Amino acid sequence: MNREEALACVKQQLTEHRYIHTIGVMNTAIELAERFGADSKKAETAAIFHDYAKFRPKEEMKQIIIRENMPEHLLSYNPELWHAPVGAYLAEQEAGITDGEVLDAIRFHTSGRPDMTLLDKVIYVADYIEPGRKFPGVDDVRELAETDLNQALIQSLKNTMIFLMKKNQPVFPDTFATYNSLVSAN
Ligand code: DGI
Ligand code: FE
Ligand code: FE
Repeated sequence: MNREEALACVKQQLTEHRYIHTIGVMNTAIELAERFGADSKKAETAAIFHDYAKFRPKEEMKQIIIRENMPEHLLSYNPELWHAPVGAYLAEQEAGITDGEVLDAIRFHTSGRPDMTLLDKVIYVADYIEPGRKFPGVDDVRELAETDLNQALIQSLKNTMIFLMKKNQPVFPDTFATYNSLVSAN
C-alpha cells in the first residue's frame, strides 16, 4: 500500500479534524525518524494508522479487547486508551498492515511501554507535538524534540500525567511504567 492508498483507507475511519491531525503526525513522524535514525517509511505507516480505531464504538473495542486477550486492566481505565491496542489489531485485520514494529508503535502510541523502541518513541512524540496540537507546554516538547527524543518523550509523558492528575483522573499504570523506565533511579 502506498501513502495515498493508506491515507484514503484511514480517511474513511476518521473525522476531518482527526484526519488533519493524522497528516500532521505523519509529517512530524517522518521528520523525527530522519532526525533520530528511525525507519521513515515505517514511521509514515504507523503515523497514518495510529488513530485508525479512534471512532469505533466503545462496546466494539471492549469486545475486541476481551476476545483477543488484550490486557484486561485496560477495561478499568479511561476508554480513550482502548483505540491504541484495538487500532493495531484492526490495522492488521482490516488494512493488512503486517509489520510487527509498525503495529507495536500503533499499539503503544497512547500509553507508551517500558523500553519503547525508537519507532515507538517517534510516533508517541509526533502524536504529541504535531503542528495542530495546542497543549500547555507543547512548545517546550517541540524544542526538546529538536535535539533529544528521550527528553521530549519524558516531558510529554509528564505533561499527560499532570493533566490527568489535575482533573483527578486515574493514570494508567503502563504510562507510569513508561515514565519510570525512562528516568534513572539514582
Ligand atoms: O488519540 P489522540 O487524541 O491523538 O492522542 P492519544 O492517543 O495520546 O490519546 C490521549 C488521550 O488519552 C487523552 O485524552 C488522555 C487519555 N488518557 C487517559 N488516561 C491516560 C491517557 N493517556 C495516557 N497517556 N495515559 C493515561 O493513563
Ligand atoms: Fe491516539
Ligand atoms: Fe493521535
